[in-house]
Amino acid sequence: MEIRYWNKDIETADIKSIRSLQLQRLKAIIASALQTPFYKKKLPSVGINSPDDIKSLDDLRRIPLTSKDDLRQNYPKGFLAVDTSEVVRIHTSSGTTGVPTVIYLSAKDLDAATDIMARSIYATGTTKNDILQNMMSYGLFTGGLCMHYGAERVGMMVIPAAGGNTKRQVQLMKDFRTTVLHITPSYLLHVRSKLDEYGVNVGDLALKKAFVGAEPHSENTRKKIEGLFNIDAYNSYGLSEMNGPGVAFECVHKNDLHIWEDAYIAEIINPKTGEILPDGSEGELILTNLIRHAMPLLRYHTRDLAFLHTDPCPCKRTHRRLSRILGRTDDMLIINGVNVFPSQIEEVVMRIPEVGTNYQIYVEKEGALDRLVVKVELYSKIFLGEAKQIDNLKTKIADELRASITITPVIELHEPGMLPVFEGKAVRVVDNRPKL
Ligand code: DLL
Repeated sequence: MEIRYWNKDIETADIKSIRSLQLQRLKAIIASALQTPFYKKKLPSVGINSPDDIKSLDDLRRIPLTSKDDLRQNYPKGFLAVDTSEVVRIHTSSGTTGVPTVIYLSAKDLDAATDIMARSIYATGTTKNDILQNMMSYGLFTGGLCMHYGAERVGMMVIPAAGGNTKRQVQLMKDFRTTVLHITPSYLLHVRSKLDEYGVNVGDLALKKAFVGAEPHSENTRKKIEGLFNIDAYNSYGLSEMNGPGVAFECVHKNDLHIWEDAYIAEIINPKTGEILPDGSEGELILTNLIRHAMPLLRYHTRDLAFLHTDPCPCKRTHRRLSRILGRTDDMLIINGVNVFPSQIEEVVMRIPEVGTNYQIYVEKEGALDRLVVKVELYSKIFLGEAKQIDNLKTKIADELRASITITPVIELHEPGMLPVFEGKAVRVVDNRPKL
C-alpha cells in the first residue's frame, strides 16, 4: 500500500522533536492567551504572567481546564485575543442549551487549520484526482467549510452539496462520478436505504471512500457502511472549539485516529478526579489548540471519552493515536441505576445482520421504574418475512443487548423509513423521563 504524506517531516518526526515543537508553540499561544479578557485573569491566578513562566510541557498542568460553560459565559468576545479587523472567519456551535459558543480565526489561523485538514485527507490516500462530495452542512457548522477548504488545498474537485435533498445528492454522485463523501455515518446509512427507491445500484456509483464523523459511531457501523457501499470508511474526529474536523483522522490502515500533535496537545483525565492518566487509559479528552492565535483555547474539556496510544502504525506516522470515541461523559444514561452509554447499544444493534440502517433509543418512566425501548429498522425483505422469525429476532436483539448492558430493553421492530432521519448529526436518544 502506497503511503502518502502531506508533510512527511512533521508527520514522521521523532517524539522528542514533536514535544519540543509543542513547547515552542505553547509559549507562543500563551502570549496570545494573555491578550484575551478570560485568560488575562485566569493565567496570573496560577502564576503564569508571561510565556517565560512556561518552562516545560508539564507547566501546562498548572492551567485549569476551560469548559463549554466558560465559553458560553464569556460569549461573544471573552476569548478573543485580537481586534476583530484581524478575524477572517467565525464558526459557532449551539450545543444543547441554545447559548452558542463561537470561535474566531485570523487569516493565519485559517491557513494553519486548512493545512491540517489537507494532511488528514491525504493520510487516507485521497489525492487531487479524487472528487469530494461534501454532504455536511455549510455555514456556522465547521463540517462544511473547513473540510471544503482542506479538500481544495489538496486540489480536489469539491462538490459543495451540503446536507439534505438525498435524491439530488445521489444524482450529483452519478453525474460527477464522486469518489469520496464527507458525511455523518447516520446520513450515509440513510442514503443507502434510498438507493433502491431511486433505482440506483451501488455499482452505478464511483464511490471509493467516505470520511465519516461529527457523531459517535461504532466499529460495527463502519463495517456496515463499508459492506453496503463497497467502500473504505475513515473515521474523522474534531470539534468546533478546535477548528472543526481534522483534529484526528484515520490513515489508510484504519486502526485509530492520528491526532496531529504539532497542532494540538492531547491529555486524558479521569472524569471523576481530574487526574491525568497514562497512555492506554480511558478517560476524558482534554485538548489545547496550538495553531489558533485569534482565539486561543487551553486545556479544553471536550467531555469525549477515549484513550491515547503509541502502538506503531505501519504508515510510520509518529503522533499518538486516539481511539474511536467511546461516548461522552454527558451522554451517559442511568437506567434503573445502571450506567449505559448509547454507543454500547449501537455496537450490539449494528452487528445484527437483519438490522437495517436506522435505530433510536427511548427512555421512559413506567411507574417508579425506567423503561428502555430500542427501536430498530429492519431491511424490508426481513420485515415482510414470517411473524415467527420476527419474534425470534426481537428476542435475539433483547438477549444480546442484555448480555452487553445488563438491562433487558423492549425491542420495537420497524419497517425501513419509519424512524426519523437526520441529515446532520443524528439524535439517537430520546429521554422522556421527567427532569429531576
Ligand atoms: O462535529 C466537527 C466535525 C465535523 C467533526 C465534521 C468531524 C467531521 P461539533 O459540532 O463542535 O464539531 O461537535 C463536536 O461531536 O466533541 C464529539 O462529541 C462529536 N464527534 C465529532 N467527531 C466524532 C467522531 C464537529 N468521529 C463533537 N466520533 C465532539 C465520535 C464525534 N464523536
